[in-house]
Amino acid sequence: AKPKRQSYEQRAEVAKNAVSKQLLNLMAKKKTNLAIAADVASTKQLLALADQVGPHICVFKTHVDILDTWNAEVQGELQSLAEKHDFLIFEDRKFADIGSTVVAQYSGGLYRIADWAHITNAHLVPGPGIIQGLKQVGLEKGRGLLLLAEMSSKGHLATGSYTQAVAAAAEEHQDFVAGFISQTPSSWQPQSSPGLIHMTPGVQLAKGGDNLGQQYNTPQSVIGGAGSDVIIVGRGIYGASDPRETAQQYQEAGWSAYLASVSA
Ligand code: 6AU
Repeated sequence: AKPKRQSYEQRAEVAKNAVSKQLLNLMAKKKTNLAIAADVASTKQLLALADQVGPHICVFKTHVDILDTWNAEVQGELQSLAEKHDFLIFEDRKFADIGSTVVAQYSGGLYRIADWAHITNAHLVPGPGIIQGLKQVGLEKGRGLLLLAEMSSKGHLATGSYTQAVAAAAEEHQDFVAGFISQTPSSWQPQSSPGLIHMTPGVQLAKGGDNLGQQYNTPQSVIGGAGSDVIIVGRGIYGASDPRETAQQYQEAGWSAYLASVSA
């Protein structure tokens, strides 16, 4: 039998980052470990989707540069929906540049990501300067960063010693690093700090993939088998005929896998 895992509430108590603490408590209260990847092109659709699935999710993940419209009003509407339904906003920017460039990209430009996204993410390819740069902007605003430790796509290069280096960098910067984007954390980080959160994309109700290298695992295998904390689901939900009802199915699948893993 697998060892019993700590509950989200227990882990919230030891989390060293404001966002991971908030998220772990929110997940426990709302009984959901579901994040939606809202990769729709129309802003109107984005806001409608947030309102529909809001009650079932802990995180609403955006790719703001996919959208047809973005301005202060849209930003405000998304923030209001986050308050109404109690979810966090995660802009999936995947920063990957030197510290001084990411400072400008995170704080400025058309999107001003640090102003509205509770969470963003980054690759560690440039080295720790990318964490320091993003932290310079985000820490005082109470934001959190996820480091990409592994990817979901076929042939990705984030493996072995690269993944280990990401794990070590996260441990070292826990005031700002909230956790990871990962695939099989139980295989490389069984003793990780319990305050760090693992989020896993490439999730659908059936195993499979798309024709551009995406690979899907089930909520049960991701939360139960691979030891992750949050399932990230895009096309499986917004591509369904009834996204609200489908989100509820994923919520239930993710939550029962979590309950089984804490009581095992
Ligand atoms: O469920 P899908 O395949 O429709 O969407 C998966 C979402 C997309 C990707 O940009 C993102 O998850 N993603 C990420 C993230 C979240 O960083 C990393 C990765 O390795 N694979 C992946 O699909 O919005």
